[in-house]
Amino acid sequence: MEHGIIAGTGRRVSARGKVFTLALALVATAAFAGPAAAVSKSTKPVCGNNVAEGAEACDGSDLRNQTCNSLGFAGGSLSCAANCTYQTGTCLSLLRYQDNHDGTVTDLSSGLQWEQKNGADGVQDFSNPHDVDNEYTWGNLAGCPIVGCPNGTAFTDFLGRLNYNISADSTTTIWPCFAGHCDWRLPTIQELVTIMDYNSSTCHNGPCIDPIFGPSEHIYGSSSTDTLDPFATYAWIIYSWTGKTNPLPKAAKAYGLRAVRSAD
Ligand SMILES: [Ca+2]
Ligand SMILES: [Ca+2]
Repeated sequence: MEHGIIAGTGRRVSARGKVFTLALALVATAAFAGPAAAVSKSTKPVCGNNVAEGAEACDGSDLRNQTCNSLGFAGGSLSCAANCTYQTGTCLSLLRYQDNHDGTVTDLSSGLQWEQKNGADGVQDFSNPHDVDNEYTWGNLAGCPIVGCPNGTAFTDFLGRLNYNISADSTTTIWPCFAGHCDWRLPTIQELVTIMDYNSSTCHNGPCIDPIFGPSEHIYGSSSTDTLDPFATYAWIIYSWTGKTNPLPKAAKAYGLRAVRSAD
């Protein structure tokens, strides 16, 4: 029994010894931690050495592979400020398309003001030039004095209604013009391409343009004539569900139209 107590005491002594040894080890570790911390201090990031390090968003030309677009802007040129943060002042507005709530959308990246469409019911309504189902001819029709001339309903009816706001029975001119502007025109094929988003999730299964534009026709005509001889009787069109361009005969009644003007 006594032997047992001694044995027990011996274990307690032994335990204290282990605690003491552990304490010594901790002190030793702490003593060596000092020089280690001093070494890491000397490698602190330096803003201005053209290398983005640590918490620096960027440094000089090192933008960490970011661009205005990758930061969520509509485009533009990203740079790094002197304090190693992104300089986004030259990036284009986060809001690319602005709904003007007057039947038009402004593309802030191109400065173009576009017509919104409506009336998607599969029925053409020429009293409403914004009806997405309407198709117009471009030109080169009977009476055209020059091959390929723009004498189709795209110009005589569609643009006529937008720029002179003709009444439904075509007997009265109503002012002001559409959305307060009288300089609506057909877009060039290059301008149409700018509103095609080839990375859109709806592209190919639907139109490649932003839903803010309203419903979309499959084919949009442009103001651009195919200038390659002998195709003056062809105008460039774009398939809005693929974004592909193609020349089509101007006299074909297959053109949806979306008017545009240069925003003020
Ligand atoms: Ca740096
Ligand atoms: Ca319709």
